[in-house]
Amino acid sequence: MTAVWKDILRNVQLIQYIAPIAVDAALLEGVLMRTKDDPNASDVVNYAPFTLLPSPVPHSLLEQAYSVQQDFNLLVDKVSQNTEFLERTLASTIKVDDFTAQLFKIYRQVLDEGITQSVFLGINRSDYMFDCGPEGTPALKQIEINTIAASFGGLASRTTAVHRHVLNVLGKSTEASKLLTNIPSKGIATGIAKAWELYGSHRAVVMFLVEEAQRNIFDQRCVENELWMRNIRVIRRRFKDVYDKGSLDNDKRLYIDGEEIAVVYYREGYVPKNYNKQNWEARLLLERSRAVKCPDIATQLAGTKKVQQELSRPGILEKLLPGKPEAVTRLRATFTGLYSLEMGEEGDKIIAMAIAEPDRFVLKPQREGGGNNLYGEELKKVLETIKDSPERTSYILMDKIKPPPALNYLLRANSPLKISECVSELGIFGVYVRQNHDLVMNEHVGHLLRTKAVEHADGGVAAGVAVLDNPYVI
Ligand SMILES: Nc1ncnc2c1ncn2[C@@H]1O[C@H](COP(=O)(O)OP(=O)(O)OP(=O)(O)O)[C@@H](O)[C@H]1O
Ligand SMILES: N[C@@H](CCC(=O)N[C@@H](CS)C(=O)NCC(=O)O)C(=O)O
Ligand SMILES: [Mg+2]
Repeated sequence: MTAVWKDILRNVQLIQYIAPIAVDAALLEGVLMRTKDDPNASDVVNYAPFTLLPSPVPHSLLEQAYSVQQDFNLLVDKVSQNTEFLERTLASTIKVDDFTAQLFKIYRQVLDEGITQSVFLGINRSDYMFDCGPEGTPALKQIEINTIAASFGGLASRTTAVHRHVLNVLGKSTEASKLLTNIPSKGIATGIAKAWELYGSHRAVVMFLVEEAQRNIFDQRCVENELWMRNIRVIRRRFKDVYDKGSLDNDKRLYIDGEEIAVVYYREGYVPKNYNKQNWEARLLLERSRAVKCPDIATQLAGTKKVQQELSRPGILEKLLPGKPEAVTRLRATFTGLYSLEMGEEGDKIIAMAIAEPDRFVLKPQREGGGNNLYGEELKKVLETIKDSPERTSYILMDKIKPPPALNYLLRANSPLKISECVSELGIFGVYVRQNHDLVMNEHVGHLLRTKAVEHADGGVAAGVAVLDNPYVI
């Protein structure tokens, strides 16, 4: 892809002049994070890391990512309702992966008891990189879809203004005016508001289920404040609060501190370290309730890496989306090679191939939140260790996507200003609401571009690796 900012990036003096201006703009716009040292206080906060300049994104690929988002929403929703598919797909994984097994146990328990929830809300983010194949033309390839705690829609809503200001100060006002308006926080809040309305109790509140250490609170507040603006009350609680004070009435209505909860919006609960015994009990209580869970446990399972791999197998999409051949074609076009490591000959072959050429692949466990995947020598070592054990089915293997690098400055508090060779990842936010069997909302609500230095194979913004960015459409 063309180096759009070549003249600026070469001019060290100009960079030193513009970087503090960019940082002040980020602070003014509220592109903020709490500090690692004090994640639960707002007395001293930092700007969230971001790129000095927006990164080039081909127009056709951005369009393609947007145009497939409603298909992904529909697909996730269908998978979440397909017990037979989830059971079959996750059968061997849950034998060896305790975390997925525990989620699955709650899923089964709630199914057996009977689901009382009738309104379903999905807020997801489908992430992509631009793969430069042998011909060198970049193609949109999905990294994964996040169905729980898909973050940074709030801060992304505030970064466009920062890059616009930077470009204006640099005398690039034509380029500044080309930056796309992007307000995912509004669309996310619209989905939550719709679910709240359909739940049908005006006294009830929305509960954000939040983590112990809340560094990313400002991102969450962007959505929260949109709800307050619509006169929907929001409370923030942890699993511990739910365990201590949560209860269900005879109709399985959920109450905490005397408040009825209409919607539970999870910004927590996606990694094993979020859970102790009491937190698992709290999760079960929430899932058993009538409240709208975003996501419900079935939708969280629909977002596992194992499900992603299964969806890429021939014929599967057709079965899940009958009568929708165009959607199937759009979805499949974004898949790169995904491989099952089930015990058997097929799995043996792919493992041998990955051991022989580790740099062609990524090895993924059933984890979220970044920093969990294995690459190169490490991938090879792990595969050699587990290749004859059922433990291998707790992973999937994926082709490594190779995006084109571009130069940029990654601005991060307390870090030196230096130029980096970077790659970007584009995410599209999807929101849908279903009432019983009727999909009453299905939308894409904005994007998130994240950029990181090429030396990091893994990790997003929350993991301290990637930074916020904006697409500069070319
Ligand atoms: N197939 C791939 N090719 C190249 N890089 C990849 C691939 N899969 C993942 N990555 C890199 O690893 C990062 C994390 O991968 P992934 O999103 O699958 O894991 P995660 O733990 O679910 O992360 P998240 O915090 O986004 O939920 C991605 O942001 C991307 O940079
Ligand atoms: N708990 C934090 C972080 C959640 C988180 O890490 N979410 C992942 C998906 S499970 C994500 O979207 N990560 C993007 C990134 O860190 O760049 C929050 O709610 O903001
Ligand atoms: Mg993820």
